[in-house]
Amino acid sequence: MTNTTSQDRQHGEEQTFEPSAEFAAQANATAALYDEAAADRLGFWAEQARELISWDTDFTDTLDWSDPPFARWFVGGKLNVAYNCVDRHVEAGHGDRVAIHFEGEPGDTRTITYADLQREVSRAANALAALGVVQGDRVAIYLPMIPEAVISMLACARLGAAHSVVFGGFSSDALRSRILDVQAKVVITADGGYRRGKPSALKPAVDEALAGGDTPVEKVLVVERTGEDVAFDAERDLHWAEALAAQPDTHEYESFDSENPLFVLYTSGTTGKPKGILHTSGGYITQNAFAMRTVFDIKPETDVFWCTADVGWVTGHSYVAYGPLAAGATQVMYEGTPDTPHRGRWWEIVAKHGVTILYAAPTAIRTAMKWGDEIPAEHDLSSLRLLGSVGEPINPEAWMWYRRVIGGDRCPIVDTWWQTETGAHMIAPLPGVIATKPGSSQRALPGISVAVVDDTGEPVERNVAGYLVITEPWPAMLRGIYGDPERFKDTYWSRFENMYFAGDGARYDDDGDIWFLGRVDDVMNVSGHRLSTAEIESALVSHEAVAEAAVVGAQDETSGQAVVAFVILRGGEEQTEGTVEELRAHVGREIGPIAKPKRVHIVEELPKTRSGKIMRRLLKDVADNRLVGDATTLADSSVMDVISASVAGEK
Ligand code: 6R9
Repeated sequence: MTNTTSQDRQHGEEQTFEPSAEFAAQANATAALYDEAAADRLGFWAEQARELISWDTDFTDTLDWSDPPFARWFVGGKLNVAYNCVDRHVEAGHGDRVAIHFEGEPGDTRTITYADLQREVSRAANALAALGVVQGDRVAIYLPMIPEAVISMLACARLGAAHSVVFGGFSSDALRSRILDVQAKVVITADGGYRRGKPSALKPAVDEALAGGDTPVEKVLVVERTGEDVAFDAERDLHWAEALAAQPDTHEYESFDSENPLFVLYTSGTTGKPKGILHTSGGYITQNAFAMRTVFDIKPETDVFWCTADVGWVTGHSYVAYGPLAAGATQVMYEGTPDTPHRGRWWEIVAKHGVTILYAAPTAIRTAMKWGDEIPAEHDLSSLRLLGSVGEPINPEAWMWYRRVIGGDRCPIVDTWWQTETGAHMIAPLPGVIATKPGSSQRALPGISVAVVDDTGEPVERNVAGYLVITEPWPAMLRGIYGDPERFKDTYWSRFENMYFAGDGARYDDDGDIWFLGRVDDVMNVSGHRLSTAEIESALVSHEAVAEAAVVGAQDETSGQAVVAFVILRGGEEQTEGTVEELRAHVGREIGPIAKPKRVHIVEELPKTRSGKIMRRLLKDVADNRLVGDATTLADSSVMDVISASVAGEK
């Protein structure tokens, strides 16, 4: 198995950081949580569900696992997720508390209290209901990072309709395939958003995705954000502001079954077709409320929480939309990039709002580290008290920098391992309880059962690389792949018996702490975003000039991995000066700019086994500038010499 990161992760391993007495004294989490959960796991989760969530009808059973891997949590319970995220805080007298401090990239701001949010979500729910959206329907959301994204998600939840948020950086093709797969009735979009100092249009991609009128989409709600001219279909399109203004700002909610679908979020798998990960209501919101309380140590009265992820990814679902609001917290939402208009933008925002808890990806931390200590030093970061990391393994060097320069050596760091599929944090140190360790996510949270196993499913010894598995069902677990139960079983439950296969390599260290070693499948992790090699390969071969393509994730100092493509042109196609750029642009159009290969190598042949499988491992060696490994299983072992020579010649 490949193990790309363990070497630079060895040093610093001995070092741990005890929580300060001050932090420990006020921490929400206690060591007793581990014991309680170990003694009675289901009883523990039932208690969390009843304590953290308001149910309109109490549940009768905590878990139904009679038909694995299809779980039902909090059976018989009824609730409304939007009520839990908004109304109950207003009812408890916190209507004036700020829910969202919005910072637009151009510098515009909005302050939205819980009472404001209740009115906006109610209007949006009424507007969607007027368009015929009912429980069980699907609504696609294709928006920039603006409050309307969260409002739309909550409005769907309020009606019992499932949303499917498509990241604004995805192309019209990607949007279209998701709309078709999930059979969306309504799309919510915007004219555009601001990105790197300029308006960046979104609506044209929706028009393209829906052109031909062969999708189930009946209506498109368009938020005005940039004010740029966009085409408007009088039959199909409505202005968000007008549609909401026409509705009352109150809405009587219904309660839905604990297993009512909440959302479908697409993520890259090992094959070309993205998987629609299905999440439901009661278990998802319970585990996220629990994570807010224990992992983020949230104190809703005083904290200012900021998760920098886009709502197009699961981190934005759980820790922008649902988690912080279920907790009744105040959060910051920022539209743009960290370096617009200057490289201190994030730190300026932290200082301005007195952010106390910051949650970001290692790639952003490494980038800030590269830009230099002087930039954060210009801003007052003393409000910070807890830092989080998510999306990929964080190397100890970046961890130490984060702790020292951003956290002033006083903030615990929670390195949270989880996935779109797990719905909520799974492995992370509990702050105030566990001494943190640079580079390690350490241990499973209370109530979560994981193991690192070998090929046969047996737990590995310490310091031996294996596969991370989850050995017991958990409340926020995915309930399936939308419309494809067989693929759900195959992908996650067939590798090992009765265990969920996460697709990550891991090992235990001498203390029994878990270290992640990256993906063990053909999924790449670029800047914390999951991309599939197969999906990019199929985008490349859809170009008329391409005969064959192989894609690998090469090591990259900043983004963790970078997409590197090896392409064989069709007979008769000559490589010209523009070929590489054209192929990169083509992938951008097919999938989205984030999937564009950093490098494209035009080659004569690809390394294949006798059974015709491309040996990506060898291409990865070339991409990483390493000595090419064992090529003896190749049908033609001279192929690698030719490829290495031609890649070297390009440099
Ligand atoms: C939340 C999210 C999931 C994959 C996962 C793993 C990697 C995420 C990590 C981490 C090491 C961490 N990953 N967090 N690896 N340490 N703290 O990122 O979801 O986009 O579905 O990606 O990301 O490889 O399997 P998602």
